[in-house]
Order: sequence, then structure tokens, then C-alpha cells
Amino acid sequence: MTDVSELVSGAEQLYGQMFGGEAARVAVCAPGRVNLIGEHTDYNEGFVLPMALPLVTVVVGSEISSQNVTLVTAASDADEPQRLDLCLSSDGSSLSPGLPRWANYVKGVIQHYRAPPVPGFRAVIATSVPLGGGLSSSASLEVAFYTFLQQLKPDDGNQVSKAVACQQAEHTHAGVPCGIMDQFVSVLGREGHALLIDCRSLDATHIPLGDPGLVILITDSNVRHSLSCSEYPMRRRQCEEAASILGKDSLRDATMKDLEGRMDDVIYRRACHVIEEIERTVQAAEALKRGAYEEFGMLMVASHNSLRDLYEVSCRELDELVSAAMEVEGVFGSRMTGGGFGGCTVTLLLTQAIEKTIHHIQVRTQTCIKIYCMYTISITMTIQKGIFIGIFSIYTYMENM
Ligand code: GAF
Repeated sequence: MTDVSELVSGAEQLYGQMFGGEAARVAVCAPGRVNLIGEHTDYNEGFVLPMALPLVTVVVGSEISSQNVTLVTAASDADEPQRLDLCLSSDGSSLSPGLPRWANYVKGVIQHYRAPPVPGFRAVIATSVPLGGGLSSSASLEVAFYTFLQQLKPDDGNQVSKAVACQQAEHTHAGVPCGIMDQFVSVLGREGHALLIDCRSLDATHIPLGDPGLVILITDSNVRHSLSCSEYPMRRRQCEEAASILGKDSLRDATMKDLEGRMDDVIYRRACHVIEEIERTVQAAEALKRGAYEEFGMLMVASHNSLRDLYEVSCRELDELVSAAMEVEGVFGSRMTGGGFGGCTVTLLLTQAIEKTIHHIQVRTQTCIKIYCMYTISITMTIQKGIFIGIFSIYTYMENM
């Protein structure tokens, strides 16, 4: 796994190459996330329980005296670093979303920065978060960029307003009507802790994950998703419709009893998932505090089943990864993580079961579905026979810079 200092020195080297040997003066980073439980609840004002990852996006750069911006990214789908020049015109037209897509996140953050106007700058972006893999590569870019701008010109906000500004960037410039979870945990996540977020009040509690006998395993289906496609916004609309039928501000205020006989089958199933998932997340956070990992694991599996059957955002490859993991002794729970339609699964297991779990997933996926052979591997982490496997001991998260 590329660590933060390697990523920063790679970005600094690229900065030197692009800008004639000049050294970058600012280096910042922000993490991606994995969500342990609480899926599709954030935009329903419910609870979520993500944790920040030791996979980060870094931005290195310097302020310049003109109103020009030059962005270089080593974090796009292209093989070579990509460059974009913008002039920060007073009418803001240069910040309209367009192509290349990777720049939209940056443009959005500049637009929503709380201390406008931002000065001109040159910056290089690099990342170890798999792009489009459901581990919040976009939120980590937004938050890293916001942090970069804060170094050039401090704003008057706090950490919550920073997360909200980054969420707005995602809405206006990436076209994804996301909730607050990803940006929030990228800003406020802490080493060795999960973060229970109340997405209504935006209060958050850090829950220690202090047990050295536990591991969180992330496996990537290698199915790539794009959340701006119609499915994610459609789920959000269906939830809003359910809340409106019930005369509630959001599904956070609804109970299962409220739903009876009030809506058609699809909307009913979406609402059931959200109401039960909010409840599961609260229970899971309590279980984690007590060290009740079996209970936590059962809630993870119930969450996955609900996302598969009621919310319909899983896919065959994710389901296969979950069932393969659940066949191994020492695995407490497994589920898809993030928006769905591809991306990753997250599994909670005993450290001593890690090797046999990885082996079993490999064997199962080769002999039963052989599906990984067909995938293009586009990420450069630990890749074993086609499956990206990130193993994060809960003690090894790298500090935010
Ligand atoms: C994506 C979104 F960006 C989050 O806000 C959240 O809704 C998640 O999908 C599903 O829980 O990551």
C-alpha cells in the first residue's frame, strides 16, 4: 500500500517536473472512507457509522500572484498526468462543470469555498483511494482541496461547514445529490475510530476500534459505478416521496407502523430499508462500544441483505464477496459499503482468520463464478489474483497531515 509520505513525495516530484523545478510550498491530505453500517441513511437524516481509511488524496502546490490556476492530476483514469489551466474570472464562468470530469470536484470546491475569492495557484493531485471504488475518492479530493485552499487563505468556518461546502461541490459540480457522510468523515475521521454521525443534527461521536484482535477487510468487486447515474438520485427521490406521503420531513421521523398500506410496493421497500437501517446503525454503534462483535456482524449482514432485497443497490459480484466471506470461521459480518452498484465490501473478522478468509474468497470466486478474470484491474494496491484487498489493522491509520 502506498503510504502518505510516498504519495506526497511523488506529487512533489511531479510538481517540480511540471513547474520547472520549483518546490511546492503546501502539502495536505484527506482520507477516503469505508462505511461500516448505515447505508443510504444520510440523506434521510439518519445515522451512519463510517471510518476514515489510510488511503488518502494529497494536494501539493503553491500560491501564485496572478488569477490563474493550473491543476495537474496523477489521479485520473488516464495513464499520463493530466493538466488543466483556468483563469479565475470574476463572473465565475471558468468554474462551470464540464470536461475533464476530475476537475469538476476542484472547481466545485473553489466555488463553495467560504472565503472567496481564492488566490491563483498551482497544484498537483495524487491519490491512493481507488477511483470509483466506493471508498469516497471524490470526497477525499474535495476535502483535500478545501484544506489546500485554507492554507492559502484561511476561511472563517469550522469542520462541519467545511464538510458541508464539499458536499455542495459534489451536488453542483459532480451532479451527485449525495448525503453528508463521505465529506464529514473525511474531515472529522480519527485514527483508530469509527464515527457515528447523526446526519440531522450533524453531531458526531468517535467510537474507538481498539481491539488488536480485529481486522477490517475491504475487498473490491472491481465493478465500477458512477453515482451520478440515475439510480442514486432515483433512490433519494423515492425516499422523499415516502416521507411526503407520510407527511414527514424525512424518513428519520417515520416508523414501520406508519408505512402500512400507505404506498406502492417499491416505495414501501425503500422506506423499510431506511427505517430499519437507521435502527440497525444505532444498535451497531452500541454493540461496538460493548465489544459485541458477533452482534455487530449480524447487523452488517442484515444491512447487506436489506440493501440487496429492499433497496436494490447491490450486484451479483458484491453478493458473492459477502457470501464467500461469511463462510469462514472467525468472520463476524460482511456487507457492501457505499452507494452500491459495484465498489467494495467491508468485512469484520478476527485477525487470526485473515489468511484463510482471503484464500477462501479467492477460491470461491475462481471456482464458482470466475468473474474476476474478466475485470480490468485499474488500481495499484495489493492485488491478489484479481481481487483488490486492503487490509487495515485498526491501529495503522495514518494521521491527517
Ligand atoms: C454515497 C454518497 F455519497 C453518500 O452520501 C451516501 O449516501 C452513500 O452513498 C450511501 O450510504 O457514498
